[in-house]
This record gives sequence, C-alpha cells and structure tokens, in this order.
Amino acid sequence: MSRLRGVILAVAVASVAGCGPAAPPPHPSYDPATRRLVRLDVDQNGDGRVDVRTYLDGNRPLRSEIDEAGSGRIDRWEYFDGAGQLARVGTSSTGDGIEDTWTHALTPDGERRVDLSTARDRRVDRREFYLGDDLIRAEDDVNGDGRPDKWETYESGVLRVVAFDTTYGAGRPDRRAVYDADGQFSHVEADLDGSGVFTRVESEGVR
Ligand SMILES: [Ca+2]
Ligand SMILES: [Ca+2]
Repeated sequence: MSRLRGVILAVAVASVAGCGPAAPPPHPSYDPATRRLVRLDVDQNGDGRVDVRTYLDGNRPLRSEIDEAGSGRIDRWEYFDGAGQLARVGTSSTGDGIEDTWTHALTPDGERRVDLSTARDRRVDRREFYLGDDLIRAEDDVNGDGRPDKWETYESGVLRVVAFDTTYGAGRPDRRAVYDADGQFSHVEADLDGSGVFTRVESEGVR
C-alpha cells in the first residue's frame, strides 16, 4: 500500500534527518518492553490533528484509521493481511463515523466483494459482488442467522433473478423470481424437491 509505505519511509527519514518545516513529523509509538513500533500517528494535511493512525507490529501494518475528509472523525478503516498488503477498506455509508461497509481487495479474476451491515451493527447481512463497476450478484441474510437466504443476479446492471430460500434453513434457493432484460418481472420458478432444477410456477405472484 503506497500510502503506508510512504508513512514508514517518512518516519525513517524523519528519524534520520529531522522534518521539514511545513509537514509535522509522524509520531511513532513503541512497545516499552520490546521497543517494536506499535503505532504511527500522522497529520498529513498539517492542521494539527492526526488524520492517519496506523497500528503496526514492527514494520508490518495491521490496520489504519483515517480521517480522509479532515473532519476530525474517522471515515476510512484499512485492514492489512499478513503480508502487509491492503486486504479491505471499511467506510461509513452516512459519514457519521460508524463503519458499516467493507470493500475487499480484488480477487485474481477481477471480482470485488463489498460486505454491508445494513443494520449498522457490524454484522454483515449483505454481500455484493462487482466486476469493474458493475454489480453482478448479491447475497442477503434476511433472517440474520449468518447464512444467505436471498440471492440476486444482475446482467448489464439489470436485476434478472432473485432467488429465495423460503425455509431459511436449506442454504439454497427453492423459489426464484425471474425478470426480463428490461428488468420487468416475468415469472416465478420453484425447486421444491431440492433437485436444483427450477420449473415455472404459473399461479404464483412475485414475492
Ligand atoms: Ca490533520
Ligand atoms: Ca439467513
């Protein structure tokens, strides 16, 4: 992560050569027993307030709390993996300092997962999957038992299928609503025997 490498480099430079007059120096904190670097506070915009606070294990970053907007409130949370690479970024959907959205690093095939806590209680109840900027599918945990029970599938940005596990226990859909390429509701299909084969239900309305 370039930001953090920059921060660490800045500490190294500051410790060797002091700091320039314009930018306040990063403030490192060390474990008193081990002398390992455990925290780094940076005032990037020089307004006198820390806006990037990074927790580290030595030179390996663990997570950062960032006030990107300079509002005095954290609005970005960065989490690093064991190799020190940025793994996911937390944000607040309403900008009130409550972290409720987590955007993961791209997978090798270019898919990006976004976890959401729609109740804003840190419990993830919706996962969205993107290819580029396009939402391609989503999973919801409607009853809050930690398992998905509703699945949405999109094509070219249009919702095409919404599938439901109406038992909230099977872990797979038994009903699905199908939409046409314009996003208009078409029909309902059901797989009541769990065979994986859905057949059209003529008498059922959209759920
Ligand atoms: Ca600042
Ligand atoms: Ca569920």
